This record gives sequence, C-alpha cells and structure tokens, in this order.
Amino acid sequence: MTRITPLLHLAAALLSIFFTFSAAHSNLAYIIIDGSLYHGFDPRPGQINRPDRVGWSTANPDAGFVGPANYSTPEIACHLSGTSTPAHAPVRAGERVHVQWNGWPYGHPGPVLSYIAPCERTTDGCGSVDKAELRWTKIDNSGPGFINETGGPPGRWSSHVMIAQNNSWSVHVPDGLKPGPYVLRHEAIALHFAKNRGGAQNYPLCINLWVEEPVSPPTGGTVAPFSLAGGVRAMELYKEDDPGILIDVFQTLTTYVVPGPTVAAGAMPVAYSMQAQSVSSRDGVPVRVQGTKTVPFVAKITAAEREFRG
Ligand SMILES: *[C@@H]1O[C@H](CO)[C@@H](O)[C@H](O)[C@H]1NC(C)=O
Ligand SMILES: *[C@@H]1O[C@H](CO)[C@@H](O)[C@H](O)[C@H]1NC(C)=O
Ligand SMILES: *[C@@H]1O[C@H](CO)[C@@H](O)[C@H](O)[C@H]1NC(C)=O
Ligand SMILES: [Cu+2]
Repeated sequence: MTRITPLLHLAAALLSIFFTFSAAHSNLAYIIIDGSLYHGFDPRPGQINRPDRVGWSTANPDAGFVGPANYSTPEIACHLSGTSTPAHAPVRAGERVHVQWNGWPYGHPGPVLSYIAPCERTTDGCGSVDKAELRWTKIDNSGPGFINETGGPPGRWSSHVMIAQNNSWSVHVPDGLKPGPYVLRHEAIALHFAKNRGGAQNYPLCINLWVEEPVSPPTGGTVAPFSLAGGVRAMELYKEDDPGILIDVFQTLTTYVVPGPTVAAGAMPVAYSMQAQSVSSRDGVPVRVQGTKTVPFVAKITAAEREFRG
C-alpha cells in the first residue's frame, strides 16, 4: 500500500494536468436557429457524430487550436484537416445563428470573430467546396468594449461575454445577404500565450448554412444588398505579428486591434449587451443542396446514437 501511494499521487497529478489541458479546449456542440437545434462535430475520440451534422469535421482529437504556424496554410480556414459536410442549416437573412461551444476556459481571453463565405462553384452547396478558395467576409468583430474595464489585466474580453452566456455566441446573418449556400466561420482566438511569437491559439468552427429570403420584406422599403466584394482567402486573414495576435494581454492595454479584415458594411454584429443564451425546442432538419434546390436531410440514426443521446 505504502509503495502504491506515491504512484497514486503521481497518477492524480498527471490526471489533473490532463484535465486542465483538456478543459482548455473546445469545439462546436451545436447551433440553434429560431428554436431548432443543428448538430456540430465533436473531434474527441469516442464521440458519436451524427451524419446530419452541419459542422465541418476535423482531425483534432484534443479539440485544440490552430496556431500562427498555419496562418499561411488552408488549415486556418476550418481547423486541422477541416472537411465539409453535405448538411446545411436553413436560415433567413436577418436571423440569428446561435453558436454553442462545448465549454470555454476563463483563462483563454481573446476576441470572438465571425465570417461568411459563399459557395458558388459547386452543385451541392458547400458540401464539396475547396476551403482554400473560399473568400471570407467578416461580419462580427466582437466589438472593442473590453478596454479600460475593471478587473484587468487581462480585463473583460469577448470570450468572457461568451462564457457568461453558457459558452455561446449569437451571430447576425446580414440583412440583404443573397440567398444561397454559405460557410459560416465562427472563431475564438485565445491570447493567454500570445506574448510569445506563434503563441496565439485560433479555434475556427465552420458551419454550412443555406440562406433564404426573409419571410417578409421590411416595412417601408427594400434592404440594401449585402456586399461580399471584400472577401479574402483564409491564408490572407492573419499574420503572426499582427498587433492583435502577438500581444501581451497581461499588461494594461489602452487599445486592442482586432485581427483580420474590417467588418463589412451593413453586417450589424450582435452587441455584447444583446448576447444571450438560447434554448432549443426541437431538432432542426438540415438540408442537402442540389443545384438551386434543397432536399431535407433525412439522417439514419443508429441504435448506438439513440442510446448515446438518451
Ligand atoms: C499545423 O497543421 C498541421 C497539419 O494539420 C498540424 O499537424 C500542426 O499541428 C498544425 N500546427 C499548428 C501550430 O497549428
Ligand atoms: C449549455 O451548454 C451545454 C453545451 O456546452 C449544453 O449541453 C447545455 O444544454 C447548455 N445549457 C443551456 C441552459 O442552454
Ligand atoms: C482607455 O484609456 C486610455 C487612457 O486613459 C485612453 O487613451 C483610451 O482612449 C481608453 N480606451 C477606451 C476604449 O475607452
Ligand atoms: Cu486550451
């Protein structure tokens, strides 16, 4: 017994390190649109991922990050080995997509960003897009409201706003966005090691959307078309020495330059004060895209999945 005890202590210490690190990571649990829940992809071993998930799959067993070493590679688009899915979540221009993360650690402060890219040259919507060719337009910068708040450094970041809403974030799908298939790229950047070159941690989540016309046109006129003209490829989003990427967040900051392009005109991100949790009332029915039409995605759910979901 006495000989085992130190080993048990060691095991406990190792386990606690393991859990500290695994808690330090996250992925996409699901999204909610107007009360309907659509499944994400969980990269951790042993997780059952439903075939009708709208989140891209990744080869990322620790649900970890993409670093600046990959800013010039397509890996930064939709996470490591990001692979699209045939399933798209239907949404109307002007609606909100509520993105539910699988947790977020308080000690990973940073901005939360969202981008959209149209899938134009495919017949299955975003199902077979080339992620390196997608052109991303920024629609949410998470706002610079954190500077000069009490409690810092590191102060109150978008990631803390996200944690306060059960690790979730609401994204406004731009009014005037042309109907069609899009990839939503939602991303948190953790800056706790960002003082060191290459130390920032990007967590991009890619989600396929099928954007439809609003139910009714707004009262009193038409909505201006939302322009995607400034879209850039993923490899052009960030540089390892951007001021918002290579930064010591544990010193008092008077300014912070959110990395990446500027938010497109007319995007209307959801303000901090309007961020809120969302609860689903039903499972959503994703769609497959066939040219300009869609068909409901009827997933075969195995007994194991049913068991797993309770
Ligand atoms: C960069 O991408 C490669 C290929 O997926 C991966 O093995 C590596 O861990 C990534 N490194 C970082 C820092 O993102
Ligand atoms: C909070 O998020 C988790 C997923 O991380 C989810 O399982 C849970 O249902 C959420 N709670 C509420 C009240 O939405
Ligand atoms: C924060 O405080 C500094 C110094 O007082 C000031 O220059 C800066 O404009 C403030 N930033 C914001 C966002 O209020
Ligand atoms: Cu982490």
